[in-house]
Amino acid sequence: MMQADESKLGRKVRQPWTFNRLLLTIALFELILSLLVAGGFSPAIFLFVGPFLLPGIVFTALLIWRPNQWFYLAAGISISYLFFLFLPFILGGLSNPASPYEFAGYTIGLVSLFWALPIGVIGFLRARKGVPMADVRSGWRTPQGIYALAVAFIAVGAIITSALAYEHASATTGGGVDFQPSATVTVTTETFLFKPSTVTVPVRTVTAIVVTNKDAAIHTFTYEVNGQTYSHELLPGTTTKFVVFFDATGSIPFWCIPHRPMGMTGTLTVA
Ligand SMILES: [Cu+2]
Repeated sequence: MMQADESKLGRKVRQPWTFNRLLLTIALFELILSLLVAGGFSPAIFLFVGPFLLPGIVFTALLIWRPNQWFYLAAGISISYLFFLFLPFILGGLSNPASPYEFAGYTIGLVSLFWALPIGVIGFLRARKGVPMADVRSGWRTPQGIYALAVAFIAVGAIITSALAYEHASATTGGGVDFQPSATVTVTTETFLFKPSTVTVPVRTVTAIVVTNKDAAIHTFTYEVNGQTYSHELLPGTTTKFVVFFDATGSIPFWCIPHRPMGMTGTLTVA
């Protein structure tokens, strides 16, 4: 009789929030924020990454509902796996960001990764052994809390430094080469795709490539010729014009740096 009453009561009393649960929940929001920022605040990015986000959302919701040992582990892994999947590309983007948004977005994403994985694993190990975990208030003063804050401070510092560097670079006047193009080709970027994806450029002809970005996100028109990379930033809702000259026929692949893994690629056919 007593036991039955107790278990009934136990189901109604909510377990207090542990520090690890709080950090994992924040890490999920950091992940969503990082994608929003990296994509230039275009909701279209979620069309592509939405399905990848689902496991993180589901397991974090389960962890909020009930702090089971497996939910700690699953939340930690499902929040961070997206970044392991795209890690080589993210490191490339961080070393040569197409925009300060992209750099800030990836940096926030790395905070999410560096929080979620170790904290999910520690939560799993502690819950399994029945070791009591720090509560939300005292957690910030534990080694875990200091680690989490240190990661966040380093990231904020990196974002500020990058924004200042970008500001400085934008203020510097660059040189230029003036040519009168004798041919023009037009390309549109729309819904994270190049339209058309195959563009024909006449050989040995000074040609203007005019790219209109209809998305609310930042794209790039990037290609490589003879080991040299050329990249043009396409700001949201703007038209960018640049002039090319190719002295040999062939196919030159081009791509958008942030969205290449989503298949935002095309081919310049020099004929
Ligand atoms: Cu793009």
